Amino acid sequence: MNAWWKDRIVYQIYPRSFQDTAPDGKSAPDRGRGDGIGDIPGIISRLDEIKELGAGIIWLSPVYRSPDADNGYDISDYCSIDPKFGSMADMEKLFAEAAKRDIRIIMDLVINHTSDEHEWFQKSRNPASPYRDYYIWRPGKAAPNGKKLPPNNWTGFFMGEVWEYDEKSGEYYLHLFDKKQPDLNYKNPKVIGEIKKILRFWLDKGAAGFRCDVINIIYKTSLEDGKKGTAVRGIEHYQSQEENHAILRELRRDVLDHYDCFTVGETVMVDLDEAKLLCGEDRKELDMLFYFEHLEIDRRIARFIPKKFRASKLLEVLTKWQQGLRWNAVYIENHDQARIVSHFGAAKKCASDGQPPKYWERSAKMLAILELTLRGTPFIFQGQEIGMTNFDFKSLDEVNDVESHGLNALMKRMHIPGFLRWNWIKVSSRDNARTPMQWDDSENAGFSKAKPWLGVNRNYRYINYASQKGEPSSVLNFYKTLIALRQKTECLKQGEFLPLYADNRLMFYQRRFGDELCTVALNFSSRTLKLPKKTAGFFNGTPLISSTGRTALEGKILPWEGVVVQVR
Ligand code: TEU
Repeated sequence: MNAWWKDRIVYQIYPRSFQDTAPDGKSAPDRGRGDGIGDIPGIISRLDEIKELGAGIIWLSPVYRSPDADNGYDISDYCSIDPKFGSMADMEKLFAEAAKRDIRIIMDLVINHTSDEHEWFQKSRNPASPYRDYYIWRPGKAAPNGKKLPPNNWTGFFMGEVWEYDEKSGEYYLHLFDKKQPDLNYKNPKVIGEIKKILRFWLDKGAAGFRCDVINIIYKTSLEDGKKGTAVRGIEHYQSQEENHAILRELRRDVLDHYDCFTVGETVMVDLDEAKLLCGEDRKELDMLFYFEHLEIDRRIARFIPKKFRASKLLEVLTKWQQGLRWNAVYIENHDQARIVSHFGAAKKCASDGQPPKYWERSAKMLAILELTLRGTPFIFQGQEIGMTNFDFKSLDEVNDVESHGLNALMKRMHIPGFLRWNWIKVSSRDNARTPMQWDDSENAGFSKAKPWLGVNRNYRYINYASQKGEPSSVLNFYKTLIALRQKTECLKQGEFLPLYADNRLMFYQRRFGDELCTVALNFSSRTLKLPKKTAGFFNGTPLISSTGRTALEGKILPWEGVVVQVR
């Protein structure tokens, strides 16, 4: 039917939280085993689990050398593996072992910025160096009182400054994220040349493509002051610039098109018009992209402040994207987002001993139905398949995420009271998704024998892979069944998306492919609800799967029920 990457399920691994392995006594001591940080041998040891789930592609969050100001999204060497994750030999083995299981691997391409510890940046600090132009250096402005001011008024993605003064070179450099993540200068063709080398390096090693970090903001057209009142001030000077599009086409023409690979772009603040340009078939820029709008329907200011959830809003946003793009990258979790059962689902809170609330399991299955009945390539984030929940942090000391600390500092400057700051951080912290994978009920959830780099969620005795593996009605086995169902049902994979009905709690849609027609019904509430009369006709058929196990609807939908009915 389709390109191979339209026909497979992607599993995202956040390596530092996936699986740490015990030292084997043979490996060099710096191979990162048994240190409380996941590693590549750990990933290899879990490939069978990924295969059994039904995934055919792995997206690997960064494993490159990095000082970890932003957990690997600050890269100091694109062509080497950080010793905490293992060695290049381990990585080559991972490619080979995955290939044996017909699993392909895509790498995380983080090229808006490097680490400040990257050799290019270190050299760039010398104004006379040929590397000076790899980054964006500018003299500051002088205030009337003679004080030095940054070159413009932009604000950053981590809620702080975007200009850092460097004593050594007497100028400021631009960093849209942390100060340890200086932005590359894409007006310099040499930088683009370097990126091409990096792409070829990984494609030649066996990578099947790239997830491209913040790929629509890499080209800065001008450094003029930004409009006041925008959340990220200055963004109009660098979001989706014409030259940004041109660079993507150039990378594709000169490198990517010569390999059997695909790209999925992470595109910041993207809207549908921009997305159509980035993913237009005739334009050859990206194959798919991640947008954010569906996860922000119950949030204010991107994803920081909660507001009421409405299923009708969710359906509206999904319809726009499902119908607006030829092919979607479908996701409801990743390493930057809250866990979906704690966000759209019924597990907002667990008991103090970690026991999940009543409808935790059923809502996890209902949300699985949501993701796996949308048109596009589904991306499942590690732990999602067992219904992992948000982290039960007790204080800011337990939070590692650089963004959460930035947010806290900003809110403090705005005199927002402590309890509100803490509530919003708990909801929005990216660490919610980053706690160690809960493999079993042994110490540290079977993730590591050593103290994990980030706390293990207290609920690991209730929610873990091992206990779900043998339990036919578990979330894990539901995911397996549902994935298998999707893979053999063309209508669910590639059928067109037709919205049917939604209110605050209910959402119905259909998928249609040739003669096949399926109806999906989802209840985002703890109430039993009647099927609205006018929708009754949509459910004449055989339920294929349901989060409650029911096989007939009888005019009602149970709390947190999700169901797929084959109409024809
Ligand atoms: O994220 C880009 C991004 O803009 C947001 O997701 C941001 O981190 C935040 O969530 C906005 O509210 C990507 C990576 O996925 C993220 O982990 C990195 O920190 C970031 O780029 C910088 O490389």
